Amino acid sequence: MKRRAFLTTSTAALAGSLIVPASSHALDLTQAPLPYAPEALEPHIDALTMNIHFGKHHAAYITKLGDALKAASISKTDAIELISDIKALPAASQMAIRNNGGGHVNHTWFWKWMAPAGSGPAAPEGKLAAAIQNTFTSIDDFKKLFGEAGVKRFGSGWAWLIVTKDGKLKITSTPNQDNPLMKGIVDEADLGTPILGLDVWEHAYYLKYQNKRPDYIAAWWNVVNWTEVAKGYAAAKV
Ligand code: MN3
Repeated sequence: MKRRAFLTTSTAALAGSLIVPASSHALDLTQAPLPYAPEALEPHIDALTMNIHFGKHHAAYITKLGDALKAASISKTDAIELISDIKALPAASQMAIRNNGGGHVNHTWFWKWMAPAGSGPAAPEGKLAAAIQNTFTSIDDFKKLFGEAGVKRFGSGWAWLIVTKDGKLKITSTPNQDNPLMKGIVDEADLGTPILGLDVWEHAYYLKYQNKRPDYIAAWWNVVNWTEVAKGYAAAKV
């Protein structure tokens, strides 16, 4: 029994890794554990912020998403599918599912796009590095432009590095919990597979950085998980 379950899971995981972009994998409505301890990103991201961000904010998005789905009698359990086609949902439930479904998906990715400083490469490598250099001139120019997208986002939202449908890298930004998979919500030209995203909601940095969003962004580069970004890039380019 156990063995059969294992084989089924492995086969599905293998097939998925070959044909589906990493960030487009099905995502259920539960919260996976943080892939590191809440204090592991110190001093760049403090433990209290991580505990509240993961344990309260992300958890609340999941609860409210569940409530919205229940209220609308929607039985779909794949958060990616739900948020990719918001306009296909009942009108009365669209805003709650857009905000809370986006919140769940975005944060699930965000935890994986970070890792303790020094635990992996400090900069992009290989094909990802080459693509960033080709697109943005240099890694530093990319970081400058991406950081500006985060700084300039008025109010709450995200900065993104996406792979567009023609396979190009692009920096974009969305308000609130919108993301680049949301057809009919995000401009057609800004749709794509996110391979890196930065949360610039105040709840992501205010306890340590207060109003200094640029300082948070500068420190955040120390904990970017370039291995995970490279994986997402490779999968999105298939
Ligand atoms: Mn957040």
